Amino acid sequence: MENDHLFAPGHTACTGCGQALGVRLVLKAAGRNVITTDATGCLEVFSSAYPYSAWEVPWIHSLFENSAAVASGIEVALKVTGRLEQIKVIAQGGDGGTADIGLQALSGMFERGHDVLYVCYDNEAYMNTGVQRSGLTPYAARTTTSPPGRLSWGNARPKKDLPAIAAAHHIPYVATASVGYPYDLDKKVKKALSLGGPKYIQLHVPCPLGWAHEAALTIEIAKLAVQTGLYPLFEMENGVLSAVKKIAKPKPVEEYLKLQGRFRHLFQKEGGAEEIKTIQGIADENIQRYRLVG
Ligand SMILES: Cc1ncc(C[n+]2csc(CCOP(=O)(O)OP(=O)(O)O)c2C)c(N)n1
Ligand code: SF4
Repeated sequence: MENDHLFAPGHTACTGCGQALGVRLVLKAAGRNVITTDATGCLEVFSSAYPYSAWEVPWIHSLFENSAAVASGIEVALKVTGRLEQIKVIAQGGDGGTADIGLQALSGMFERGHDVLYVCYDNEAYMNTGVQRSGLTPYAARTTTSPPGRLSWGNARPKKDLPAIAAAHHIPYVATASVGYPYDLDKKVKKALSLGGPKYIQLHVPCPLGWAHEAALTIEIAKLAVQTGLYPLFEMENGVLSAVKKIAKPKPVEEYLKLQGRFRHLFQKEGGAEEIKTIQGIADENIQRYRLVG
């Protein structure tokens, strides 16, 4: 990878923030000739503490829900002025800004066929406002709005299948990626930007604060999510699964869960073993569905 820092150090992200690493890798893969948009969220806040900016490329923050809409407008402006060949547009948002509040704008961007790459930094909750659950929070995770207790095991719903929702728009390219696999991410960003039309990449980015894990474990945890089958890495082209990252020997989900405070109750409360079995079932289903082994 070329050593070009388009996301400068000195921002205010927490130590070990997967999202800070993720955006740096995305920009490194994309290169200088991009215009980026950003939803409200941790990335926007930690990259732009006035009067400073970590962005070495044009970057626009507007509202929480409209990163895809702003990017759509930029794409149209570039198209009518004949500059879309030279300049790529990248829209960005957290999982809350993408899967929940920005979903309508995102769907519109896909449907209208804008030549934009949307990157969702999936840290699996609304982190910037204090770790509230989002549509991409995984089953049984503790958040401040899904606290485990006498009657609850944490988040009661499975993770929303946003890549499938994106693929159902029959857009040219959908992929999942992880900061634990930077070369895979690099390849996917470059591939996405080489294709015309709307593209969606959902990037798994551990959050030491919200997941309650040690900052030094960000990469290990990101890798374990993939190696257990809980975060399958795949590509879909024109709505059809086209490639997956194989796992040689899937690891038990406990190895992933036990490193994170957001799952601690599963190891402490009576009956937790059953819940862990349910989570193992989610991983096994992914392994089958995406044929991750073999
Ligand atoms: C319309 C609107 N509702 C709520 C907020 C408050 N708000 C700002 S950032 C944020 C959370 C962002 O979460 P997410 O998109 O998951 O990104 P993260 O901070 O986790 O990276 C919320 C709820 C807002 N700015 N605008
Ligand atoms: S709260 Fe999480 S996502 Fe936000 S800056 Fe800290 S580590 Fe990064």
